[in-house]
Amino acid sequence: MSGLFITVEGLEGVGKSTNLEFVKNWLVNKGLNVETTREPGGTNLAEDIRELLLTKREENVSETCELLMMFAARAQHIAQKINPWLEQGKCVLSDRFTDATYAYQGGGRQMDTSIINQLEDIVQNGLQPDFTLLLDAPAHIGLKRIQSRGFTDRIEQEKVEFFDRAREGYLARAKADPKRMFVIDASQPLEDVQTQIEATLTAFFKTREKT
Ligand code: Z5A
Repeated sequence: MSGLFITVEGLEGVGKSTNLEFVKNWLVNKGLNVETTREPGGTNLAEDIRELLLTKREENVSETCELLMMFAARAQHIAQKINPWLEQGKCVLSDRFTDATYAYQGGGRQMDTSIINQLEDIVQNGLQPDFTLLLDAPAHIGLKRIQSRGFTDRIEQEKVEFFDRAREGYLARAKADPKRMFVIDASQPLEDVQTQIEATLTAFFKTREKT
């Protein structure tokens, strides 16, 4: 596939949505044809699955059900949007992808990552992001930033320890794949975060253009 697949990851409130726009503008200025999307979601069906996943409910959602629904949404998203865009040579910029599954279901919920591996193989058939920005900050910082919204979804209701484990899960992924996944200190003021993002994008494209 000739396109470029970029993802933005991190805990809630670290600034993914805010910085997605910044990254998009940077890429567009570089002359790339950019499509933005998000997970879970990105298609009508996958957005319906997102709604099911995030709605608070009385019954306990089983971890396996949650994991399968994340991958069900992803399968649709890949088939209907991501793969066609990449085949058209576009730059796909997604707010979250499978690193989030390793962080939240693997780290947060402490599920067996070999099961996530298997589903990843089935659903993605080798598809991986080319470049990932991990906006990293201690969980309490992001949770404080989103407090003013006045509501929490089903997953946001988890205790801070859950998000601490998810953060560790993300950082372990970045450590294991340093050529793809770049850690940005998202606890800093927005201007500083965007300076780091710009430097990281510049360095990535410089390396890419050399090879
Ligand atoms: N999930 C999962 O479990 N497994 C998976 O495989 C996938 C997802 C794909 C939905 O994600 C949930 O699905 C999520 C993980 C799970 N659950 N939780 N909990 P989502 O991406 O839609 O939801 P989110 O992470 O909760 O997004 P968010 O709350 O919108 O956070 P954000 O996009 O990172 O933050 P923001 O909206 O850009 O910024 C939040 C506020 O902070 C806002 O007022 C900004 O103006 C402010 N902000 C941003 N940056 C700064 C800085 N640097 N300083 C000060 N203030 C700032």
